[in-house]
Amino acid sequence: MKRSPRLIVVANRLPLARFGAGSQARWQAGAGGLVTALLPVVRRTRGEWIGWSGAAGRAPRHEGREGVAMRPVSLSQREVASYYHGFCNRTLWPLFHDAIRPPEFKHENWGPYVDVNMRFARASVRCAKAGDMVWVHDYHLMLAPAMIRRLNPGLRVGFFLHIPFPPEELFEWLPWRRALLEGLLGADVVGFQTHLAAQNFSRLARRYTDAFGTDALLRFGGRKVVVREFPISIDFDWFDSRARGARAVREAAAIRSRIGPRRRILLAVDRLDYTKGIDHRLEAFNRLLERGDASVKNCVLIQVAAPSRESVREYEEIREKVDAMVGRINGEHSQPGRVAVHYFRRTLSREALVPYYLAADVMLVTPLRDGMNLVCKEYVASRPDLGGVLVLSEFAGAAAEMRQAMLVNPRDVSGTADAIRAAMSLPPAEARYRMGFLRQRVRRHDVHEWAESFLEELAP
Ligand code: ADQ
Repeated sequence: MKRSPRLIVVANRLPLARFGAGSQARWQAGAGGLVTALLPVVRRTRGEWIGWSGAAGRAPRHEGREGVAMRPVSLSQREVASYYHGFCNRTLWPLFHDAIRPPEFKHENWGPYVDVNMRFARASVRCAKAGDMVWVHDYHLMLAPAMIRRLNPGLRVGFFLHIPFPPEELFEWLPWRRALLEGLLGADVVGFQTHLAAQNFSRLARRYTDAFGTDALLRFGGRKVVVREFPISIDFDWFDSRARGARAVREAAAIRSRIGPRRRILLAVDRLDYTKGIDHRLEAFNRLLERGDASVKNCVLIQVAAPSRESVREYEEIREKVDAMVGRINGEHSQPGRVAVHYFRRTLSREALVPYYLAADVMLVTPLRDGMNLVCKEYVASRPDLGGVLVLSEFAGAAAEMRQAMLVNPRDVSGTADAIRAAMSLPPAEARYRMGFLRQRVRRHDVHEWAESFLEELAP
């Protein structure tokens, strides 16, 4: 009898998060959509998950957790600095996000990127057998697909990029452009968040490598490479049912009453990253208050920002900038008992986020560039009451699907202020109509559907 293929997931991080401190600390499966969608498939197929634990030094031993075999990959302190903070977060991340911050091009970080990719590739090949599916994730591991294929040509190899894939004029800045493209071409299926990203990749592959063919199907090294968009999504049912629960409804009412009954709540939730447009959004809110289109009597902005990549200089800078802007706006506009911006610089649990989503009259998701953006999908999934209005950046991958949101160009501060004002006064019937549409879209295309459609394409 033919053995059914196992799924080996290869990602920079293991699907574990550390909770608690000191001797109380324990590892638990992360609650993000990716983990929720992929862990059951890995478990069902008796597969494995290969990733880094997040701490420098020798990796913990290979072990089973949550019914899944985990294979930790070690990174030395130096590799964390050169491969992760350096090449991944100071070269690829900014370049792939429209070079919002100048990317650095350091040859001394390239070697470690190659070495670490090889370490992940070897770990994958050690546990995969001919016919198995190896699914590599994200910009940290763009060389791994070709390395895996070289080590074991009998595997089915897939790759999915979670961030945007830049246009030619930016990608060509990379001194290692050909190697990175050939790395990806080692996969049988190369998936992106949007059609545009897939197209950018195919064009570059034809230009800088020996690949030929159409945007959707390339030929390289005598093989076919499928190139397509697979827009990622969220666990709709989890957010929907959580938001229907008595607890979330009670907590949302408590947030509303603390803010004041006649004040509209504008909400933003992001990782504290310069791509998310937090500074532009604050400026738009400030413009709204300055123009007198809104005041602290009738609205408040709640900005929740999760600290991220704090050892990278650009992240320290955006954090300081946001701190200063919140201080300036509050200094100029707050009144006794009425703060203009509530700023929470912390990570909230998914459970704690839902009441905020449920309480928000207007959700502001305005990244300067984003592969997809899951926050906007979490927001609509958390509104079974059909309340609330979504203001969404045209430059989030999600904008391609969520046309019923109020779409804005976040770099246009006045235009964004206009859109926020319009969102605050949208007739309730129209708001409900738009929200109904958005919810239907995310319900139909949830993260489970996303994983299934990728794996269907990858299956031998
Ligand atoms: P991210 O850049 O991390 O992901 P995003 O899609 O917005 O961005 O996902 C963030 C997740 O973190 C969401 O689940 C959100 O709820 C959570 N989060 C954000 N701020 C939080 C806070 N203050 N407290 C708690 N949780 C918070 C990358 C790409 C995206 C792509 C995803 C998935 O950059 O474009 O959508 O991968 O592919």
